[in-house]
Parts: sequence; C-alpha cells; structure tokens
Amino acid sequence: MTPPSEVTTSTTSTTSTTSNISNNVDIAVVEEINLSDGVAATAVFSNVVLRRKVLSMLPIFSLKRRDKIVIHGCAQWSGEIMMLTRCERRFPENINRNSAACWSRTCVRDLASGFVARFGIRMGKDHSDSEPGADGMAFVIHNAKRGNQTHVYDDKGSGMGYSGIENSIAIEFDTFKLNDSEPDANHISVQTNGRAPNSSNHRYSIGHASPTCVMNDYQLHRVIVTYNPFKERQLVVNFDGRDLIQCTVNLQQLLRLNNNNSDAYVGFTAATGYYFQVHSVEYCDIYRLNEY
Ligand SMILES: [Ca+2]
Repeated sequence: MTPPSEVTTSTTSTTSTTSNISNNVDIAVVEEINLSDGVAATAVFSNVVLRRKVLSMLPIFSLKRRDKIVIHGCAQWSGEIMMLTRCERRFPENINRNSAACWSRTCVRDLASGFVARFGIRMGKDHSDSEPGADGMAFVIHNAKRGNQTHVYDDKGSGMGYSGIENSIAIEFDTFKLNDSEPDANHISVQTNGRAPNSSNHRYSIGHASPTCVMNDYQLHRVIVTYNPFKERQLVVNFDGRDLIQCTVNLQQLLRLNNNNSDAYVGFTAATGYYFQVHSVEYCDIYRLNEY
C-alpha cells in the first residue's frame, strides 16, 4: 500500500485537477497517481467518468509490486528483475529444480473484459558458449486448482514450466526445437488445452509465428499482448513492435475463471534441461483495455 503521506499529496493535486478539467485527464497527474494503487485512486476521484478513465490507465498487475507476486522453483529476484532461470546446468542432478513460475498473488480482476500486457523479456547466455540455449519461457493466464501455488516440475525443460497447468492459456517464447512437430528453435506460440492440462506440444498451438530476430540473443525484447473480447481476432501478440500473431480466443468460453468467469492468475514460467540459458522478466505492467 502507498504510505498515507503519498495518498494525501495525490488527493491535493487531483482534487483541483478534477474541478478544472472535468473529463479531460491530465497525463502528468495520472503518472503521479500511478505511484499509488487503484484503491487510493478510487478514493481520490469523486467524478465517476474521470475515475473510470484514470482507473483504466492504472496497471491491474505490475512486476513492481513484489508483495503481490508469488514465486516458485528456481525463480529469484535480482533487484527489480524477475530471474526465472539462471545460466547454469541443473540437469540431471537437480531435475526437479529447473523450472520456475511467478504469479499474481490473487486473481487479476476482470481480466476477461480485455487487457493490454506490456513486458520485457531477456533470454540467452550471459557468457560465450557453443551449446544452444534452452528451453524458453511463457506468459501464462490460468485459474488452476492450486491457484498461486501452481508449479509444474518440468520434464527436462521442454514444457517451459507451463506444460501441465490446467485451465490455462500460455504464450510461449520457445528457443529450442524439441522434435519435428515444432516449427523451429525460435518461435512464439499461443498454447492451450482449454480446461484440461496445457501442453507445450505444438498440436495445442492456436497461433504461432517465428520472429526474424533471434529471441535468445540475451537482448531485451519488448512484448505487448492485447486481448480484446469485442474484436473478431481477440488476441494479438506484438513482438519488438510487430504484430506477429493474431488469433481467435474467447477466455470466458475457453477457461473456467473466478468471480463470474472474469478473474484469473497471470504470470510467467520458464524451464531448462540439459541445455540452459537465462530467462528473465525485466518489467511487466498489465492494464485494462482502454474502452473510453
Ligand atoms: Ca521447444
């Protein structure tokens, strides 16, 4: 929660703004309020239209709120960076410790109404190495029975930490070609098996693409996932500024979500096996779809 002093400061600045601009949001003020949370902002704005506009611009999930994130397996914080796996071989001696997950502590409210997720990922070797990097990572939405305690120990890494999570949809960033069913060693794919356990097998892909750049070059790659249930092709994956995947998926029909089929856990998974690499999330903010 934001310290009381910061809330007081925000209240003062936004009250005058509310009376002056009515429905016209002052971006500078919104940035300031962004430091607090949605509850504080709700209290600040008495103007309903303005409040809805501002709340739609506040993140409903942020990697910056470490107290609201649960981590599993080999996931570790490195400053503000979520290190899912480090550049080390953990197989076969530690076969059960090569998988990582981080989740929102609670279900993100009203996710099925639409969202925009912006995150930065880094995959690859932090030193020169002739071996390939593996296996990849995923952005995952789920409402599995174990909730934020969900953690799948991986079968040699190829499941990227999400394979086996029921009631989920994953956007995988796969850097290792396991077999001929996978398109290549550098592809993005939307994977789901509905309410049954998900799988990294490519036959569960509902849309995929291969970026022209190498994903596991140990550079920061920027991803934007947009889910708009009111469009024909609702899910769009933008990678480094290019829309690479557009697919049809209705979260409310596909999954069983919480709270009138609207809320879900969100987070990231990764895994390594004999081959390994860094998988990290450097930032992640999820916003409601701005419908105003
Ligand atoms: Ca693979």
